[in-house]
Amino acid sequence: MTSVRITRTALTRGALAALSGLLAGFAALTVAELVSAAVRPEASPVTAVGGAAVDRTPAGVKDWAIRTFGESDKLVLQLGIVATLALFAVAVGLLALRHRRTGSAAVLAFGAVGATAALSRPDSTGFTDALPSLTGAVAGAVLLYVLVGRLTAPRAHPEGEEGWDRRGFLVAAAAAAAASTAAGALGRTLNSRNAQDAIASRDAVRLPAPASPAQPIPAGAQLRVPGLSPFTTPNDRFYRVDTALVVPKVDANTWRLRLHGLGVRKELEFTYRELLERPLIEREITLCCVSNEVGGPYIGHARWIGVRLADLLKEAGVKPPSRGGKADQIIARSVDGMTLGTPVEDVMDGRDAMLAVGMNGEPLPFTHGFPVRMLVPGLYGYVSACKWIEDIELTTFADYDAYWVKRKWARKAPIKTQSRIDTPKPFGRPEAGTVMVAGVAWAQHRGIEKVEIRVDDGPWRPAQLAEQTTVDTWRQWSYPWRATPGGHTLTVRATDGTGETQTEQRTGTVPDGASGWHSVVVTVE
Ligand SMILES: Nc1nc2c(c(=O)[nH]1)N[C@H]1C(S)=C(S)[C@@H](COP(=O)(O)O)O[C@H]1N2
Ligand SMILES: [Mo]
Repeated sequence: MTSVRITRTALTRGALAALSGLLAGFAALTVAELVSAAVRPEASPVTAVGGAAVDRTPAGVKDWAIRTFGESDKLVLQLGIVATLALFAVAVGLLALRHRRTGSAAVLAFGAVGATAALSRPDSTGFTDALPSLTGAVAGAVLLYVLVGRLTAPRAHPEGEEGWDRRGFLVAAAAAAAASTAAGALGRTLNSRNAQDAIASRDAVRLPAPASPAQPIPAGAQLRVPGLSPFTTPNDRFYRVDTALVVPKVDANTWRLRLHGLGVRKELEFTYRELLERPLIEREITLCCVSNEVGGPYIGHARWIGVRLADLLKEAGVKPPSRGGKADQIIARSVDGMTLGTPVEDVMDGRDAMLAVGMNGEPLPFTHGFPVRMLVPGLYGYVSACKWIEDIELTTFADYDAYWVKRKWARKAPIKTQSRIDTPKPFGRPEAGTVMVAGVAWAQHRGIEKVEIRVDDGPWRPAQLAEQTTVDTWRQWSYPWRATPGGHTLTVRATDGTGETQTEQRTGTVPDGASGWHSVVVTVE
């Protein structure tokens, strides 16, 4: 009998020690959340550790995460961190039951990891970024010490009939859970209040009419084929790729952009209002990610409004390398510390590179870079499209490697000629007869001259091209296919405005974008 009782008591105490660990972890995270409201939301431990993990992710793994989890990759990462923390919290609770001080020391060690991660982020603003993790860890360590103390209280205690202070434990645990929940809720509220100025500043924006409007999109640019992606991608369906675990909410009223560096004769600084007062250009530009695989979804088209970047550079006295300029690279820096490197030559060669403020008729959405982002037609996003931009520095490719370049991606990355079949879908089962095959092709800043379709191993046949107004947009195409019953493979390839046909050579996305032909296998009924 006695041994059974002891075993059951031991089990209960073990479970309660594990619970103590979880409560200590919860307290640490919620206190950290509260303190981060005073520092920066990005400095809270899960975000900091997640961000540091993203920074250290090799190009291949990043690509795999995007492929596997799509735009939920950040959520998956954060859930993974929380699950890992929960496991460790249970282990630390059990450890504390045997070695009370060591358990608390382990919690402090976790705090140190969080603090180090926060300080290592490129957007770290100094020691204060370590505070959320450190204060959270102290709260967690003290709580664990107190709770486990109840579990190991001497037998002499009146309520401690099983050798521990049951009532003391339950009271302390309930109080800790309640206080942590309150701290977490308060932290959340304060953090979202910080964002409210930014939201109000965006709501107040009225975009001026552009001095140079875009050419209207001709009706013939949009084919009426079911299943074909629309020519203009609505903002809420536009793909999103960035490293931000918390979307930066920048207040347009306090935002400043600085332009400086090598070969700058006159440094410039702008407020958002000053930027809007300049002559604005409006352009149709298709943006695409270097991580887009053949046939992939990371491409979208929008009508953008902004200030011509070349004009600002000229005003600052910058010359392109071809005219004797010293700087050949622009480093764009965002409020979250991201750096993107763009060739000065491309920005100043007459193309419509811009600092964009508007997207499809509204101020930039926060997820797409409000208040201001960069865009350079013809270049992949990671070498041109800096969101939440706040600094433009002129330098050289020899002197500075931007964020992705340090992670094995190419220094320069013009967009490769690509084409995609949107309909029929892979493994679709169209009926025999005329089947409309349709999709998009792109070679930004060179334009699309020809798209061809091949059925099985047959000859290449020209598709019909939709109208094209500028070389900076994708182009729709369609091909009426007389489909015969059975399995078939449809393949597409495009030829750009320079007469170059898209290569069949399959390469992965690293280091400078995927190549190869897109195929779709269908069964005709
Ligand atoms: N600040 C910041 N800007 C960024 C990035 C980022 O991670 N941080 N990602 C770049 C990449 S890789 C791409 S493809 C485009 C995507 O822009 P979108 O999310 O508006 O589609 O933004 C670019 N600008
Ligand atoms: Mo990208």
